Amino acid sequence: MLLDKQLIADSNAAAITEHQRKFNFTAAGIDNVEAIIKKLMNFQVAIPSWALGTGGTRFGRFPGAGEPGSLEEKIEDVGLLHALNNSSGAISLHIPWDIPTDANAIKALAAQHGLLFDAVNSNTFQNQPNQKESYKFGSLQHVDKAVRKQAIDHNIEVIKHGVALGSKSLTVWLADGSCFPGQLNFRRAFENTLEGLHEIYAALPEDWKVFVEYKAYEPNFYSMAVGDWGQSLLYANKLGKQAYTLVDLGHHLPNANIEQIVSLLLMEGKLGGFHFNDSKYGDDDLTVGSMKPYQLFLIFNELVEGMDAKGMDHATDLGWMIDASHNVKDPLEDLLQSVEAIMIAYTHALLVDRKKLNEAQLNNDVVAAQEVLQNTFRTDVRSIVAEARLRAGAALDPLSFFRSGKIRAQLIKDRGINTIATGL
Ligand SMILES: [Mn+2]
Repeated sequence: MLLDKQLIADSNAAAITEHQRKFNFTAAGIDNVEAIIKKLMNFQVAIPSWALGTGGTRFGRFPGAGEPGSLEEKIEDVGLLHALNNSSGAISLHIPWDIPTDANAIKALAAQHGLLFDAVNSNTFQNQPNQKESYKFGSLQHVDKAVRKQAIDHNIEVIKHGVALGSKSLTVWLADGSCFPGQLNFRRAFENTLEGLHEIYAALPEDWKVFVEYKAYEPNFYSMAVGDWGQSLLYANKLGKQAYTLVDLGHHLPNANIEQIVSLLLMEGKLGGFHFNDSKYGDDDLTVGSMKPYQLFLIFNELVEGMDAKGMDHATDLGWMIDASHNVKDPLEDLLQSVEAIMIAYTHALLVDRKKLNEAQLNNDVVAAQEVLQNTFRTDVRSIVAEARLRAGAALDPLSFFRSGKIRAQLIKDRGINTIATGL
């Protein structure tokens, strides 16, 4: 289903007076509002192919109706999101869940929706049908060379799929680790993993990046092969200049200072990608900004500050992606909420008075520094984000449009109910 842009224009026209009143009020207090709007219009967050269907827990999954059942339908869904918010212009594929049978046809379909292919993701955390070796005791870390080779070959295969689609990066997340003390020799596990990553790295095209994603625990509960940002950075530094650390917000131990991690990785030129979600307890994969919106802002504040210090392009120099799971909400509605939260946090970060903050820091004026950040966070910037969408021909209010336009009803009619297995 390709959304009729006229429907969006009609809906915007009906809400324009109210929008303009709010926007003019907010913009009056901001000097560089035009520059901010331009940045918002360029900013894109990739949608992963596995987030378009209902997720689940190990206890069960309750699929909704009208979920995409094929890669083509997943691309259509991301195209729909992008038409509504102009900020979801890329899709990130998971191999082997989404292997294109005809890469050129898939590429053409994506182009029709204005979408690019973001990082491709490999999978060595579960066994696939007809697979020779088992990943029960890990993949790249495995004590058996045959298992390691199978995992390496799979990652090289994923790179090939990515090349065919025009992707420029590979994300490696390893479930490897151990569940009990004594199970692994940590050093041997590290060395095996590094050796495997070296072979994968060697297969990267020159203009590609590899992202090493870390996670504190789960599915292994005693140790993880890449358990934190220090271990990820260790691998990335040993691999070379095309290797980077990837930060997934939900992959930290409780109360970790993620904004500081982000700042230091940027300082080292080793932050490559970012997975957005939110959590209350662990890797909950909840809607971005639903639990800790202030933390999201503080992270974005460091992202913008750190990228500007390095002269990086916010829109293109990091891989931005949502990595969430939707167990009780309509996945598309949830994704619209997540992208909105990201755009608001980004806008807030762009609004921070850096000169004032720097002065406060140099004067040890703790109160003034806090005031700078909190004044910004308490500014309602939703009309600025809406204005950026309006100018791009997207919807003033994507979520209302999605709901009032009965889009899900149309998708259900088109696709029927299916129960594809999805979700991390
Ligand atoms: Mn992730």
